[in-house]
Amino acid sequence: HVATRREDYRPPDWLVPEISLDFDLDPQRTRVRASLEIVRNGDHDRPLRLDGDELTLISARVDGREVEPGLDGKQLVLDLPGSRAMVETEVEIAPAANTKLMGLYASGGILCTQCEAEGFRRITFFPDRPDVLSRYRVRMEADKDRFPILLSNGNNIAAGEEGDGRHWAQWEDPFPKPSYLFALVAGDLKANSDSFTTMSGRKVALNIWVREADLPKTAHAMESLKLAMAWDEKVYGREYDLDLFNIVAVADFNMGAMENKGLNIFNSAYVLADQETATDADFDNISRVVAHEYFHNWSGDRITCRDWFQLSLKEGFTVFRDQSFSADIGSAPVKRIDDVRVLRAAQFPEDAGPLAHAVRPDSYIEISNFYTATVYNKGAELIRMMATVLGAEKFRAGTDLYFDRHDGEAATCDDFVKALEDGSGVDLSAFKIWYSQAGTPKVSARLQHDPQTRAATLHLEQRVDPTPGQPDKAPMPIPLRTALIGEDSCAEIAAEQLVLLEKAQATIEFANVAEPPLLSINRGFSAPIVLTVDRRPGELERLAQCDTDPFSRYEALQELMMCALVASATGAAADLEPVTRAVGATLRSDALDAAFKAEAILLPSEPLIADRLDVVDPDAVHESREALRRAIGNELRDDLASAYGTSGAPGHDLSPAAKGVRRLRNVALALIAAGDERVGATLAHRQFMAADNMTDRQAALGTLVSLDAPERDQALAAFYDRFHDDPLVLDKWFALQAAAQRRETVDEVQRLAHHPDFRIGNPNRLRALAGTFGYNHWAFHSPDGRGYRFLTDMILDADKLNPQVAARLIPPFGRWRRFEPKRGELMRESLERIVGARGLSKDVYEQASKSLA
Ligand code: BAL
Ligand code: ZN
Repeated sequence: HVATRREDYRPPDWLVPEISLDFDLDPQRTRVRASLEIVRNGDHDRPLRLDGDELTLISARVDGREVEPGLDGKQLVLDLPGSRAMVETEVEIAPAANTKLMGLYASGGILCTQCEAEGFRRITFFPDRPDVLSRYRVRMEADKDRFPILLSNGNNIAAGEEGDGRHWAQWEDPFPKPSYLFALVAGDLKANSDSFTTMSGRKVALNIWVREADLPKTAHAMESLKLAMAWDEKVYGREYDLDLFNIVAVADFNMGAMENKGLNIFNSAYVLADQETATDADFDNISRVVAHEYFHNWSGDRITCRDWFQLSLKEGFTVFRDQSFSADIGSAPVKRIDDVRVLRAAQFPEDAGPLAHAVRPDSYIEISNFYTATVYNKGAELIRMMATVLGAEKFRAGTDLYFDRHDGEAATCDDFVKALEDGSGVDLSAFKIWYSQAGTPKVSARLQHDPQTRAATLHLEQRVDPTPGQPDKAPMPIPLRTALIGEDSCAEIAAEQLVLLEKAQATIEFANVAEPPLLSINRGFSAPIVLTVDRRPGELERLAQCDTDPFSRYEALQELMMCALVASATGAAADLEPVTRAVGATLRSDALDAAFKAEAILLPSEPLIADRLDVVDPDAVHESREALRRAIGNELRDDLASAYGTSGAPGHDLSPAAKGVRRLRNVALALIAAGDERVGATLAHRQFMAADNMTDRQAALGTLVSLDAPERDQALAAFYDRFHDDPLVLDKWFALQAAAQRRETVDEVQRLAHHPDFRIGNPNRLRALAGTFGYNHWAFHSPDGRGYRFLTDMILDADKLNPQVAARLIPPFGRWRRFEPKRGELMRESLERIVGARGLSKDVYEQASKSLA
């Protein structure tokens, strides 16, 4: 398997300003005729190379004459004498047999496409790279009964009937685009139709296409779309540019959704929702993903990426945009907590393990493996840091210039930073190292206070540990929003300032500090770092009550818990009392809202605790966390009961306040059950039976699945009986059992893999069972290695059908060096079994072999 390297980038030898595609659609055998207007790019005599994958070539013509093209690997090679040519190819593909779900495939009777990153070459021969931009004209023909709706990018310009039960439609997209943004859909679909009037007064038709039965579940996605369109006008000055915007939901999809120009295709999990079947988190995720894909229209489609190493140009920026949108329409502090939780759960381990790579990677074997938390979420943090340094106004001047300067182009991350610099007049060159240097910076902070002189001195130090291929690291610019809080007054005694740590070390002086100060640093998580603060006993508990920044207040309580958890997981004496006291104070606070309380009192996860240990013993980690949960459940029985009794959240109410109440009630329920299983089982079962919404129902079942109570099996059976015809809810049923905190979970997942409703070829179902299990720390790391065997078997079986999704299941194995020797060895053996398997895809090979290195 050969690696593609960033430094080898060369502009395309040939451009394709125009392409016409003609599809004769049939699930078994689809004919694709392509006409490419080819133009030589620059002065060279290299042949035209067209990418192809699993295509059956029927014929090829150059300027009307039949030719016999050469083949170089999977590429079709044509020697063209002049500087322009019309190249026509005819190929056959088999959508129904396409289990990789890349290119044109069938999902529940719908024919649809997924082309990013390199799926277009599975539809027709083409220079399948993001810097070749073409205007697309598409004609498609299909059986009218089975495929009454025919969609592609842009505008529908003509349609008609063929008499033999077939019909056709023609689409034209006026905006030149790279092949990865091409899309086509044919199916028996119905639309929820609406419209949006843009800021310049243009009326845009909006459609969300689903199976007829799912129409009632599309209202939230439509509302989210309209909010996103208005938000992008207001916050970034970006107006939608076509008269039509289509979204299609399909049940089989490798990713969350795809931003194809004018025709977004979605995993149905990010479209369909109603009170009965979707949780508050599902509703929030729908808003987030609908907005994300919509925002790509500018940050991705109008300005695309020059090459795939620049993926974060569109993804990091678009994640930053969707995070800001969600913060604006919901609770900003809770959204920030959520973003950081995702970053710590998914990106920090990536940065600290064998798959560490830069936000702008240097090489890949399979680009699909680089749709990572580093490219997406760390990429968003990097933009957030620059936005923090610039301030809102200058940041907007920078993005305005970026959109203006690069409209219609395939750009680079450097272009983006340059536009921010030129638009704002601020030198941001120091921040570019965040694109190229992998690894999470570790910052230590110590505050010295002299009551006599009233001077306080902050000492800061940073380092970045080596990552694969990057043994030596340079200091990084780290913007730290910092304030001092009076230990006695509980007020800000030094107002917030932005401290920029640029070198390995720095000291910052504060004058007139009369009171003993508490350090409030990295407020709002202004930099994506691991921070260690040298603190006196009692400081964190005090900050958990009085930090004036909500994120830092949350962080103080989390860190207080973490210190106790790490101590007990390593066999040291752990004093749980300050933790329970602080959790109690948080629960009783009148100043905090329910949503914030719920986030703050939620214990750090087992993988997060494990990340703090030199040698991980998963049993010790589990026992330490359970002991703290029990202590909180027992000591704070009354506070938890009154939190559980909070009212004012009817199931249909999706306001941030009502969501917060439900969240607090359900976090409290889990802690009540940790203190007293019987009481917990009774309450959870009662809640499960009475719930008028999926948030409460799923949370009750989530508590029950980890208990050894008779109510557990009753509730699981009732849930299955009621929802087994709804694939997205059935995914929850699989995922809840795979997440159960019980010794038997490893047996359970093996049984579930043979359940008649388990479908390894459906990415959502596979992720629900195998993906969830891989992150069930205690069960996956079962000491006998059965958890490892289960996931290894799953990966190898899934790889035969869908390598991209199979490769996503590997990261839990990558931590093998950090585990106690017996487990570490079993994990390593699993990776070796994967690498040694016959016929392994390059997707899985890359992830498994790098994990072993
Ligand atoms: N571009 C792939 C899906 C997404 O990030 O929107
Ligand atoms: Zn995206």
